[in-house]
Amino acid sequence: MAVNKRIVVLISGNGSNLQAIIDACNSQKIPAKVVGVLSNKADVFGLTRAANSNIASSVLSHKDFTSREDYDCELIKEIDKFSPDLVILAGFMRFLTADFVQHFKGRLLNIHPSLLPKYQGLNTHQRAIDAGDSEHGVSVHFVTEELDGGPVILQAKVPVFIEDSADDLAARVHEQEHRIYPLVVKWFCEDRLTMVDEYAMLDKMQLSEHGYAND
Ligand code: NHR
Ligand code: GAR
Repeated sequence: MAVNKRIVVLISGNGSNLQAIIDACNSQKIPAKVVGVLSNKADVFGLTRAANSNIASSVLSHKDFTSREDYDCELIKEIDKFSPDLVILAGFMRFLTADFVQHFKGRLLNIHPSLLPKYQGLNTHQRAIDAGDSEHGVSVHFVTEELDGGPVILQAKVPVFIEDSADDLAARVHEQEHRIYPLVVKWFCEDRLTMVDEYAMLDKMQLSEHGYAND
């Protein structure tokens, strides 16, 4: 019987993706347990979600550090206290230094609200609307030194409607996020998903630029 994997989740806000992962673990859909939640912001609902599930959490504010390197060094120590098998970014809003990425490389995931490599960075929904895109979506990828540039594992697409506001589109994307993030985390926790060099491998099959089943 495989031992359940230990997951640490980094957040900066609401934590709906954190909740989706917690729920999937609690219902045994994922052979893992969220053992820790870390936020760079205090008073965010994601911390309440952790408390409601009796998961240890702490706040590490980047404002208390003079450099990204110092912050990331402390963040690594805090995360390693939980001995994680997997660290996932779920709405975590701080760019991570190369040292941090190297320390967790291959066991560090992110969910980004766009069809990467389109719209790396912030404000992705408004950018898709402003560009007149007919479709938008979300990508789960391994985190590398390049911001939103790591190998894509899985994407989900949603339509963009003429009258959509950024909030309308964000809500449609969120629905897909809560489906695909737990699925990718499950693949990792079942030892089916790895990162080899700069590629994502699922069941020893190298995934294409847009991830699984998206050739
Ligand atoms: N770090 C690395 N090295 N690589 C990635 O792919 C990362 C990362 C850290 C976070 C999430 C990413 C997203 O999915 C993520 C991916 C923050 C910013 C940003 O500009 C951009 C992208 C993402 C997260 N942050 C500003 C900063 O100075 C602060 C913005 C804010 O506080 O609102 O870090 O979108
Ligand atoms: C999600 O839409 C996620 O894709 C996005 O922030 C939201 C977090 O929601 N992530 C980023 O923008 C990362 N920079 P949540 O806090 O409810 O999970």
